[in-house]
Amino acid sequence: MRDRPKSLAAFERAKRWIPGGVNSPARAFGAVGGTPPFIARGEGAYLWDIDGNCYIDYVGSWGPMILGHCHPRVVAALREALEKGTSFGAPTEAETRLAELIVETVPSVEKVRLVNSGTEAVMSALRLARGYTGRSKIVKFAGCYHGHVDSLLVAAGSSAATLGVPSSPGVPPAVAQDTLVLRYNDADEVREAFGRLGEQIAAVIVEPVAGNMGCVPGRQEFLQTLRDLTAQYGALLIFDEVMSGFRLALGGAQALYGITPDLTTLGKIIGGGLPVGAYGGRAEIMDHILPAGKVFQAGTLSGNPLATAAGIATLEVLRETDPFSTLERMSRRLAAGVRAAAEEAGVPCYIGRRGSMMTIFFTPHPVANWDSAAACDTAAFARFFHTMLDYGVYLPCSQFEAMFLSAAHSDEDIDAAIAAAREGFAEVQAAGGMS
Ligand code: HOZ
Repeated sequence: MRDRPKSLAAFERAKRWIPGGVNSPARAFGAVGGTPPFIARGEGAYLWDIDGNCYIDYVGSWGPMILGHCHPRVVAALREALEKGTSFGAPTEAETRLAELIVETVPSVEKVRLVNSGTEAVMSALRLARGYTGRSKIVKFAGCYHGHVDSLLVAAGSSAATLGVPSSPGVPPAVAQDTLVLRYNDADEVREAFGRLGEQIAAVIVEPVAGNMGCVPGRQEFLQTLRDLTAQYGALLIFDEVMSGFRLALGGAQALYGITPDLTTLGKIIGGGLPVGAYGGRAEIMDHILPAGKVFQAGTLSGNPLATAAGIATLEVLRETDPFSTLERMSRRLAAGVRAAAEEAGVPCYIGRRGSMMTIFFTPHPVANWDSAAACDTAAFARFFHTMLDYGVYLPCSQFEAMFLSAAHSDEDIDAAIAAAREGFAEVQAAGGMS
């Protein structure tokens, strides 16, 4: 492993004052061992740590940085907003502009409320769904992660799965008992659940392309079944597009699949790297939110001027440049190169991918749900991960996360990642291959 003495010292110092030394557990390298590089700056597709190492960044802040770091339009928008004031707690035209961009672009959204994170968006969407339907039960899928909302921190993906607390202490059983956990991509289980409890279900929430058990695309038939059953039983379908929104296509996964959810949660890209979330949907549902309706939800910093400025700039650049076919081409090339490198080394891997979201699963079997993701060889992943890092390729530090490409990545960056992957797979093989 490459030496990073300054990062190591910074991590030790951080641990004195911050639980585990990090402000979100996904960052702490708990699943892969070792200690994280502390980041000094980013530019385009690259990150530099405080030890002076440069990495090609395939994390992109876990999704938001689709334009790369410090995109000139985003930086200019932030500078302009900064000079006018950082928070007013009063309406601004920028909030309306960001809402308008979202409504114009995401097929199912007629009205949208801005909040401060994906977690907040999901929490609020659930309350709205329950307030609107007058029902309590929520259906979620094992391995999907919807932020750290109590009622959804059950069989959750992302760091909850990575660090072995898919159902966290502190979540009251009374809250969790209204959550039904079903198997992702299994339409029969959903039919069976609706047959038993359909009249009590307020909403089904799903990542249409799961990114938090690694990248596992939803099957068309599965997502269509969710749409049909929720409509039949009067429940709401919530697409959690915090990751996939403005990532897989301008209109998100719902545009790709041609399925219209009732509510959509967004985050990440719509804040251009600043803390933002949003939930939106049919006006008739959204108008149940206070002060138009009675479902309470509020936030001092919601629609913050800096966050809206970065979000507007990012969405405008995406609309003008439409980078999605290029992202698809580059991502396909990366997947093909990595697959060939794995085969050469005799390491059987399965690559889950949709557009610019991708995961290299260390298993010979297809991954379609949490059971198959959980069967991966995480020790082999950890060896691969550290070799990639040593060769200057920064990947998510867990088998159960997605890597992201940005419009700033070049073909050379893809070639460099494939070359590093050859070394990574050789290292896995040298350590005895996969178990
Ligand atoms: N998969 C997570 C976000 N959706 C990773 C980031 C985090 O939890 O800090």
